[in-house]
Amino acid sequence: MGHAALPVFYNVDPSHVRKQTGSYAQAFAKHGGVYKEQMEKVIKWREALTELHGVNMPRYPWTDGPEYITQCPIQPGSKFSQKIILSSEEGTIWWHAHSDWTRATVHGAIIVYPKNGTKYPFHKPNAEFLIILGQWWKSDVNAVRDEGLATGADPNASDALLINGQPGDLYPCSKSSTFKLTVDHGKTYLLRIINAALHEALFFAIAKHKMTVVGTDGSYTKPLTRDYITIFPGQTYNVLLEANQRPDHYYMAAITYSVAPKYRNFYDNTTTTAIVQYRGYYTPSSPPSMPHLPAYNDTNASVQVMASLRSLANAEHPCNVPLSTSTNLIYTVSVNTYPCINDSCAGANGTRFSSSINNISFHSPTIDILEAYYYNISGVYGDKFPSVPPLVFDFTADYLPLVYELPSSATEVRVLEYNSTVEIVLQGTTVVSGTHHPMHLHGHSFYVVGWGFGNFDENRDPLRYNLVDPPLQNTISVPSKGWVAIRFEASNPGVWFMHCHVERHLTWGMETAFIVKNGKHPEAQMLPPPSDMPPC
Ligand SMILES: [Cu+2]
Repeated sequence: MGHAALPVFYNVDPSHVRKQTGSYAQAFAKHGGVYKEQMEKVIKWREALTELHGVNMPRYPWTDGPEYITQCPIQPGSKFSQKIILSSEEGTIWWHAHSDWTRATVHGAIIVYPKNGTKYPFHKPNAEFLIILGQWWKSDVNAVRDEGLATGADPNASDALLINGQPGDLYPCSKSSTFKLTVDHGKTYLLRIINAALHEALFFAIAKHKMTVVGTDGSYTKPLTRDYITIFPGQTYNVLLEANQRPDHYYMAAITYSVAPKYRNFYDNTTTTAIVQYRGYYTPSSPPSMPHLPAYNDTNASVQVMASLRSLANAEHPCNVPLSTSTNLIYTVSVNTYPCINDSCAGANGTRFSSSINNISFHSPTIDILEAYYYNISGVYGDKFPSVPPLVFDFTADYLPLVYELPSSATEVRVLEYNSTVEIVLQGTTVVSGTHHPMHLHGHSFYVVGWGFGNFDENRDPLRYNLVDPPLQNTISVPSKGWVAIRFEASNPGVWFMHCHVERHLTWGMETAFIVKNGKHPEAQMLPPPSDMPPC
């Protein structure tokens, strides 16, 4: 692993969070290496933390980011150096705040180029562009969050979707600032697309152009050519765009994928656009042509990329999927409700929304789990997270008794032996809402070996697993009324968060953590904490 000192200073400025100017920064790195990011705290009104989304951080969970999981919040006015250790990641990963809803605008790309002496596993593109998809509210995002928590309702939908901080031509008064991407006819471009939206899964397409997916979540894939992609919150896709059409202006556009009824204000039903403009002398079409996107609630369309995505699985980029597993877990992911006195809350039928994994809604501790584990502080968390759902029922039935809606509340984690081979079946349910859940694991990338609609069948479904060339990802969406199976080797000692990347589901408790124990050898053990860990 090469080492390089690349200090990147980020001032987390509250005016950016409030005004949502779509600020984003990017960092570049070579494959492998250690980087330091100085988080300078200038926030006076709330704490912010930065999560390294998709960086596996070998043996070093200390600066992974999520509050009360691996560290306590950085106090206003204080500093914390965030060491970034890159290992096997290659492609596009990112960083974002991981405290309250500040990540709406406090986020940016981390681009990892091939190691010196190696090349892309595809023709080198002529140029590359970053496409960061986001969400924008007219009001303070944390006020939206607080209002939702106060009433028990789904928080208000955003007012706009964004491409590189701009909503685009189809919103009032924003046409002059629409993001434009200039291309030369005959050239090929690498687009690094990140879904940084807080809640929305997005269909994304470019008019009259196909996209060829060549990577996802900091890992390469076999080329997959598509008219549109579905990108869930937290995911990244690297796609090749060939500028092979008549020189003109073409819209790229994104809309929300949602199973919520359209008349409810549950999701942002607007369309964000940017323009691909060919260089040259011509009169551009006005307006530019729009891409064809699936219907907003087309669940079959939402799984098309996932259904065909494959890793390279060759000599240069081998697939190391565990062929057998020592630890088999089944986790249900559900939206839940708590009853309110006189049905006085604004959630479904007068209740308050919640969410859970294996019916446990995560209760955030007051000191971080990593510190409690490292220093043997008892009473902070329990290590009895259930391996299977506590109640077994027809998880994806159209109608379920109300009794299934109530979760329990606890701070439970699952302890994994070092080097154990783990399979997790993430099973969606139709409790309250049979929606999708993009589940994100810290500390490990995982192979997505299988998925399906309905209930996972432990006798039949494993026979159809892809153990040859499954994609290596760090965020995978459990499909609406379906399940997904992931495998990884627990070879990274530390405390690692796993959560839904739909921000309101995370706020409601759809999260847990794994503790991966140390191995015997010193190089299989957690590194000591840095001296500037924020005090709890
Ligand atoms: Cu979710």
